[in-house]
Order: sequence, then C-alpha cells, then structure tokens
Amino acid sequence: MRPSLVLAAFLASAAASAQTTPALPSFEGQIIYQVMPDRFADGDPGNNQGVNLADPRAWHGGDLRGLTGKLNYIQKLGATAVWMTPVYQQQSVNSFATAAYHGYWPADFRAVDGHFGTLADFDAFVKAAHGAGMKVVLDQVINHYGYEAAAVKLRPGWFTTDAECQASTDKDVDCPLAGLPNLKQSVPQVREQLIGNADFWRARGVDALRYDAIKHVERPFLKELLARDRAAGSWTLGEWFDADTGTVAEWQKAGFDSLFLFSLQAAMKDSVMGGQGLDRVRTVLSRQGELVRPGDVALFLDNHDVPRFAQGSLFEDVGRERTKYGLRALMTLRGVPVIWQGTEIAQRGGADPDNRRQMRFEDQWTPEERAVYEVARGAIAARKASPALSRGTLTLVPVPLALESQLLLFTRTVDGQRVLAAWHGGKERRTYSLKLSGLGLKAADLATVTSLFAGQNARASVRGGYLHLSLPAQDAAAFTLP
Ligand SMILES: [Ca+2]
Ligand SMILES: [Ca+2]
Repeated sequence: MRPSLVLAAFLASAAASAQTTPALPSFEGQIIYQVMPDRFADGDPGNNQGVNLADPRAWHGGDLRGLTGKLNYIQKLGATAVWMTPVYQQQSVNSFATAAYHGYWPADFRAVDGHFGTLADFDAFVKAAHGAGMKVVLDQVINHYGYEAAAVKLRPGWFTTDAECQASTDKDVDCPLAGLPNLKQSVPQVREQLIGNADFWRARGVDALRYDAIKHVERPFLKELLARDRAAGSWTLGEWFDADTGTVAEWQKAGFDSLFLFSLQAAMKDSVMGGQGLDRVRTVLSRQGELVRPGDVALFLDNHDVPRFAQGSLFEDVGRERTKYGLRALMTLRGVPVIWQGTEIAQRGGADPDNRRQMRFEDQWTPEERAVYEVARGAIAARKASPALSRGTLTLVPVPLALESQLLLFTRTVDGQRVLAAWHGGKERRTYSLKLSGLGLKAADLATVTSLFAGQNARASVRGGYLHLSLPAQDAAAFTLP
C-alpha cells in the first residue's frame, strides 16, 4: 500500500471512530414527486390487458417503462426523488368492480405485476433514476393482502379471524381495513415475510420506503422493521391517515424518519384553496417544536387518497390560481415537499377514483395549465437555490391580531442566511407597513427587494424600523433578509 493510501485509511478510520452515532437517513432538501404508475405514462402497449381508459376503476396501461421514459420530465420540474405507489403482483380479478391498478391489493410482494412490466423493468427504472441523481421511494404494503390473493386461502394462519377482531381492544390494528385480509404480524412467518420484502426491494436499489396504513399495523413489528431499515440506511416515511403534529412526533420518536403531516394539508386546503383564515396554518406550524426532525416531515397539498387540491374551488380558473399560491406556499415550508402527479398543472378530481385521472403531459396542456407548471417549476428552483428555504429552521413571526387571518409571516434561517416567507390570503393586493419591534425581528435597512419566486410582483423593504411588504392577492412570497 502506498503511504498516501495508508494515511487515507488511517484518517478514514479515525473519522469513523470519532463519529459516535451514525447519521440518520435524511431526505431534508429533497423534493419528492409522487406517481401512480398505472395513471402516469404507458411505455409498453404490449402489457395492456384489460385496459379501459374510459373506466376510472379499470387499468389504464401505465407502466415502469413509461415512468422511466418520463424521468426527464420529473427532473425538469425540479423533483429529486420519485415515490411510486406499489407495483408488485396484484390480485388478478376485480373487487367491487375495481381493478387493482392502484397497487394496494397485493398477491405477491416480490414480483412485478405484468401490467407494470417485469423486475428487469423495475431495475432499469432504478438504474435510470440513480443515473439522473434521483432517489427512489417504494410504497410498501405491510397490513394486508388483496381480497382475492391466493395467500389468503393458502395460509389462513397469517390472518386475523372475525373472532380475533371482535375480541380485540385495538380494532384499528386487529380488524380488517376496508375488509382487506388483515395480516397478523405477531406470527413469526408473517414478520419474516414482511421484513424480507423490505430487504428484497432494498437489494434492488430502493433508497426509501413509504409504509402504507401504519395506523393499522402491530406496533412491536413496526419497531422491529424500522430498526432494520434504519440500520440498512433506508429512509422511512409512514402514512398514518389524518396524522397531526403529535402523531408525527410520536412515530418519529418510535423510529420513523418521516410521516405525512395530514393536519397541515387540511389547513392549507381550507386556508389557501378554501379562502379561510391563515390562522389555521399558523396553528399547525406553532406545534413544530414537538417534532423530532421537522426537516424530514413530508408536506403535501394532495395525494391519491384525498380529493385534488384544485378541486377545492368550483371554478377552474380560481382552482388554478390558488394552486399556484399553494405550490409557492409549500416551497417556503420546513420539511420535504411531495408533489402528486398532476398537481403541477392543477389537475382536478374529486374523491377516489376521480382524483386518479390520467396524467397529461406538455403536448396536451392548455396555456393555463402550462402557466401553473411554470410557477411550480420556478418555486421548486427557488427553494433548491436557497439553503434557508431548503434546510433552514422555521420561526413564526407574530403579526398584529387584526391581520392574523390574512397574513402569515415566518423566517427560515440556516448558516447566517435568512429568508422571510410572507403568505397573503387577502383578495386584493395589499401593502403592509409593520413595526420590526412588534414582529420581534431585527433587520438592517434594506432597499426594495423582489421575491425569490420568479414572475411574481411581490416586494419587501426595511426602513426606519419598519418592514414594508407589497404583496399580490392570495399568494406566497419569499424575501432574502439582511
Ligand atoms: Ca402499458
Ligand atoms: Ca392490521
């Protein structure tokens, strides 16, 4: 070994021993794009068995090859990671007149459903994503099999019985979710199977695992699973439907790196899209101190289980304008933004399956949809270019009581850089002059600056102890502060 290599090896081992605890897997600074592969892009018409685009409950033909072909689109939007809903082998028949296109009715957790392609197609996707510098988040079902999966009849001992459900004191966990065959994680073979599933996909290069329906999964098993994921370096994201800050904090303490903050999604739907007071959002943010790792919490405007964000307005033009506001607002927050396919063009849709309409790409967009996309792309770019927006701490700035429903201010700070986020819910453009001392802010005089978000007429200045803000109606802006 050459002396330089000996020295390098020595320094590496010294660094390793100096580090008392290994760094936790983190997605802070990432932007996740959520895809439902069946509804995204069809790259292989040869696997379109049973496809019917006119039926929202049928397969639509999207697949892994199509997704790989659209990586460039996702990357151009600015996302750094892709979360795909499950692609493994599904039950082959319909239940409730619905096909298993969504991926949540698994039959074999270690095979790719023929509609999505093959394991080789999966590997090719992971390779292409990594080649583009992007991370892969795989959806994992750990609570149930599909209604008609063969395993249900083959291995009855793996599932809870009606009597066990009725006798249980924790019905969320021990009773079927939507009637789905409920796995008993206290059975050792079930545990082995589920933990082996995570290992299987991890070995194929998956960077992170999004665990479905964790509210319904046995707790000791979840902790065992999470400990293994953490030791293997996989980032874990839990879906506890309707989770508020307290639930997210509890499960971050128990070993999850992240959960979706549903309470913030609900507040943004009401305030940003619904035009109700911004104090709803402020109330959620005021609890961020409870979070163990606020920078890793997953933040979203909508997903495949709730009505589309833009659907919150009866009027398509209003839905589009407020989606622009929502996307910019999302990019000012601390956490990991998750964008569900189509939200970047303000796609509409009510409850499932209407919220899972076919994705539409550039050549199908109207000029109005393109305008929403440009705002999304610009807001993501601004966040990525700003260390404070990407990774800074968040400090709420108190505004006068009379303004609380229409003005939300907070700062994001990292490494001495500070950005002021200003959300304005008012229906008219407005200029605010606020005394710095009343806001608890200290800032040197600042000649007028414009928002970090391109194409937005928003300005800020500081003079004589006052912060002056000139803000467009129903929009969120971000300003670099001295
Ligand atoms: Ca196809
Ligand atoms: Ca369960």
